[in-house]
Amino acid sequence: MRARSQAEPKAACRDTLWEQMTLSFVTSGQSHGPGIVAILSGLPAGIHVDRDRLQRDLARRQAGYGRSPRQSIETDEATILGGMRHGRTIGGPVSLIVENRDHANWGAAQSAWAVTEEELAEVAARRTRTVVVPRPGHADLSGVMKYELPDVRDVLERASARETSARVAVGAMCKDLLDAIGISVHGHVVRVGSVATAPNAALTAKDFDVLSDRQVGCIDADTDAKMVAEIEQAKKDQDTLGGIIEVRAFGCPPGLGSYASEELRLDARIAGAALSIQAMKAVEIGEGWENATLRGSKVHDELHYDNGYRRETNRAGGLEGGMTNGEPVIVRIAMKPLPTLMKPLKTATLDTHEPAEALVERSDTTAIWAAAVVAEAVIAFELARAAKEKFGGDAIGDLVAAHQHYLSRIPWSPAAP
Ligand code: EPS
Repeated sequence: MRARSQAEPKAACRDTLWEQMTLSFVTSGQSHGPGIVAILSGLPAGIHVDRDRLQRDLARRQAGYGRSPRQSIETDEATILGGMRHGRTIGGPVSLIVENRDHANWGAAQSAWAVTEEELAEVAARRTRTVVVPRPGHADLSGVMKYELPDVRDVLERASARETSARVAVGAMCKDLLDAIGISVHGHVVRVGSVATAPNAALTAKDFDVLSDRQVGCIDADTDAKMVAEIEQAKKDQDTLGGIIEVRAFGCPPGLGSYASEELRLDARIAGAALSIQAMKAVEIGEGWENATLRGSKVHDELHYDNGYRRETNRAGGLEGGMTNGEPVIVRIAMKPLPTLMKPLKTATLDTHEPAEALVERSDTTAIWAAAVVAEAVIAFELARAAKEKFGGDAIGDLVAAHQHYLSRIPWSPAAP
């Protein structure tokens, strides 16, 4: 056996230590497998997990006009497998599973182990057939090439946005950490296809309360109704729709993140997290796109001092130099229309390479409201991760004390929440 070098155990220790110092998570599972699992490491002990909010966030992810009938089969719920006791985190990794109720309808077609032809014949033919018609715009084709898979179903099962159910559960727990230091994160829909709401720089956390009465997740009721009509028309046309979602985080102190490197800049992490959501294609922080067309004198948010530093405007979207600057964080994310069309696009089959029509499956006309809930979750994770790195703490009380000490040291005058 090869002798271990001195460096190996030290490097392993560093990784383990880093895992405890920062937050990290991984998910596992497929859309129609038994469930989606998440393991979230690095949450301090003593965080009260708000069970109602966790459940509410999972339900919000399933709602929204334009979702597929799949959502009437599922009632997502997170079963906690480890890392908590009596409603509080205990310092170890939190593991959870969101079960797929639809799994029961797939039987042998979704078995992890080899199955016989007879077993396969027991389930409906539509569920057993090998998929050889990759969808344009989907992970299908590159996935089968990359992993040398014989069946597009092996790709689409993992590429499905069903995976985001577990990410929403992770995000809900990160919101519990953020609550302890007065940070809240809110997502809404600002565009569906050709229908957009007027930009509103002055939104406060309270303005998001109306969303429980909306069908598509738009704060303005009239625009929400227009979005419903836009989705109805797309559905009639057997087409799909994308849109733009926006997430705002209130209460972030200046200094989360750092100046240089992809690993430390919070704007880079947030943009990466946003694009890690299935079907997202562009990210804007603050007035990023418009600012590129203006002069500096019209772009930068001027500073003044009134019991602490403040800005009257927030065109930077709360992030400067890779760090939060104390203003609300504002992130907009563009979602493409989903690639599963009821009137399929042209493709070529994997076996004969003959021209064909792409896979037609039950799908959403749009999942834009769900995307806003998922974006809230991944941004909550990034903010909690940055807060854990800034304030440390094995116990949430230590983290809160470090946060309070920091606020008493810096000359910052927070905007009203
Ligand atoms: C989803 C479940 C899936 C899709 C959707 C998201 O269910 P099914 O494939 O059984 O209809 O509705 O997946 C996608 C958008 C995608 O791109 O794969 C869910 O629970 O969010």
